[in-house]
Amino acid sequence: MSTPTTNNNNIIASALNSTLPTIVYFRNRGKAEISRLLLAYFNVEFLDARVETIDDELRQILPYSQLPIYKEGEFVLAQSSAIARYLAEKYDFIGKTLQEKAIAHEIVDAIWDLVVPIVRASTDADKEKVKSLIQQFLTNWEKRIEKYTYIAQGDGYTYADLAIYFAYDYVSFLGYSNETQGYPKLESLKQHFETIPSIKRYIESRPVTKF
Ligand SMILES: N[C@@H](CCC(=O)N[C@@H](CS)C(=O)NCC(=O)O)C(=O)O
Repeated sequence: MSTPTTNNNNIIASALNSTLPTIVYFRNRGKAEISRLLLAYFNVEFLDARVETIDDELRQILPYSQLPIYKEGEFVLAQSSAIARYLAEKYDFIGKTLQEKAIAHEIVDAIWDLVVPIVRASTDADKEKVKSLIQQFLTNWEKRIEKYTYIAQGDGYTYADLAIYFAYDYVSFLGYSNETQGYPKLESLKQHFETIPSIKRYIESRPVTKF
């Protein structure tokens, strides 16, 4: 992975001129992290362009005026879930059957119904509501893994397993580590991905961020 460390304009210029696959996003995990993890998992050398703000030149290539985008030469793709799906399909990590793929997409989409309220929770009342949401989602995923081994119910890992690992770890990282206790299947999934050398390298080298 290559991370430009200069100022915002230089980071944007590197991203716009990059010959490597490039993810452009802000300086946090957020909606880019599943795709960053996917590229790391497949050992793809990519430019991890973390910008502070969107300038006019960058905005011109954004299909919806928002980040993340994934760029591969002239090809520019927006929408975090579409990017993750594209990478999963490209690197054959999407599942085999139509139904397995559909369940994988369902799960990856569902992650944001958990993560967005966590990020937005500001009052104590919000935070209490979020705790029960966490329990509801983690219990659901734990039971699915217990029953099917692989979260998309096929015979092997898919990008949905990697995404669930991301979500489980992110919940804890966002300040709810107590609420992630007691889910042994999710914990083993985390151990599984975090001991894969390419993921381990990515995690060790990614910038330290607040969220
Ligand atoms: N549905 C989009 C949402 C993207 C989105 O909300 N991006 C935010 C950051 S998480 C953004 O670019 N905000 C800056 C802006 O709107 O100017 C996706 O999943 O990629």
